Amino acid sequence: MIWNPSKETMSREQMRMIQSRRLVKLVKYVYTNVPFYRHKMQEASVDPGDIQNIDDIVKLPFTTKQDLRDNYPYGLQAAPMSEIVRVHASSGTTGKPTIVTYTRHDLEVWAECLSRALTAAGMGRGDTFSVAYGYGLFTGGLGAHYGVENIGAAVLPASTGGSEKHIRLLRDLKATGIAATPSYMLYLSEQMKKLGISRDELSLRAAVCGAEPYTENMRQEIQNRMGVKVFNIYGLSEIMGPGVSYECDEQHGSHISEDHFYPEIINPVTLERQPLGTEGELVFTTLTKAGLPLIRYRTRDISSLMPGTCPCGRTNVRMTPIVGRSDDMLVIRGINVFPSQIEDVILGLPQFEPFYLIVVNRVNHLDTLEVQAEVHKEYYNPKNGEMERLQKLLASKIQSVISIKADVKIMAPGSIERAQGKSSRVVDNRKLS
Ligand code: DLL
Repeated sequence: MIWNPSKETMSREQMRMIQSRRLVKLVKYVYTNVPFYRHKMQEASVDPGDIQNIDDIVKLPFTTKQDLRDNYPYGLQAAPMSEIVRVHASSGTTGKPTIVTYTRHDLEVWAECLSRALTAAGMGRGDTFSVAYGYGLFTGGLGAHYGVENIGAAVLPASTGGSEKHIRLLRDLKATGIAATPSYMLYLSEQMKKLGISRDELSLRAAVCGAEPYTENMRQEIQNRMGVKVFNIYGLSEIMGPGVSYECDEQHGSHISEDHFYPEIINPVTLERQPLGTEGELVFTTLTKAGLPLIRYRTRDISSLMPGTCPCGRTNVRMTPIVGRSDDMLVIRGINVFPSQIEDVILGLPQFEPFYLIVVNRVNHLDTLEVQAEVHKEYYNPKNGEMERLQKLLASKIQSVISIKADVKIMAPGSIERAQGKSSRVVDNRKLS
């Protein structure tokens, strides 16, 4: 089933026309309403009149997460506050989150994009669908929620946590679909084992999984454990949230809703645009957003756009699964963590030296975060219980900043390796293969 055949199966020529028309309108809109864009275009000597069709997009400057931070909280917003009906926020490096705002129309487009994704996963009226992404400032929960309602399925707003009750409800309500991070799916499967509930007691057909990278092996693992078909869903708060792209029954690349989000792949070093099939950094332009439109937004996610047509009949271009990020942001259990956030906490406590190591592992399919922090020699005394106190103090401060529990290890003075040149303070042992 295809949710919106006129938008998901149009000819490439038609798509180009729509994208061109929308880009021309968007550029005028931001030029008029957002001083940031006006100045940037003036600096680059580009006038809205220079943008005649979608190919002209290469004349426009890129936008980055730093631009959003520099203009915190609402500097890049194009619509007046009286038109904004929803605000989400995602974590940032400096303690300042990235604020994203939506007009009523933006929310309608979001629900439309989720409807495409959920329909592609085989969901529709009569289905009971559990949303196990976090509800709150994170876009996962509410983003998926309104998509489920829009396709006429019954939404179970489970959110994360309370997994025992959740599993029993999945079983008792005969839920046919679920949306969760891949890690959470594996966690649920382990909890099911503990509860003695087998996959055959569940009625799940589709799991819509995203918010963090995962491999084909991980997909197979979830499918086997839960007896469910796993569909990748991709997105980021700045562009909208989940649903920027989604997999169909073929499970071979994610279709981008490119009538709303125009994709490009660039070389992150030279910033040159790359041809179809070449791996590079994914860049999106929001063609229809009114609240927070973004022009050539650098996602830092590494992917490629796939040439060729999909047997499912959809003509929207597909992207390959994200292989990693071109910056230092870690995605741990679906939550964005910047090493600099942890550094800030450590450096804010006089008891610690500015030497630390962040170790990320995947244990039983769940991400774990270890922070090794070196104590200043004045404070170091392994005997008087002071180290335990420091360990607790640092752990609670880190958790309050990044919302994730870290296993803090207090290290003796001088024990962490000093770098000769650039230091590498992050060891990510997660093997995505
Ligand atoms: O994670 C939105 C989302 C929620 C997507 C639920 C899918 C499902 P942010 O918190 O802003 O938004 O994080 C965005 O997460 O730039 C990627 O690095 C990563 N990411 C999201 N989906 C995928 C995916 C949400 N399917 C960042 N595969 C993005 C790999 C993903 N990475």
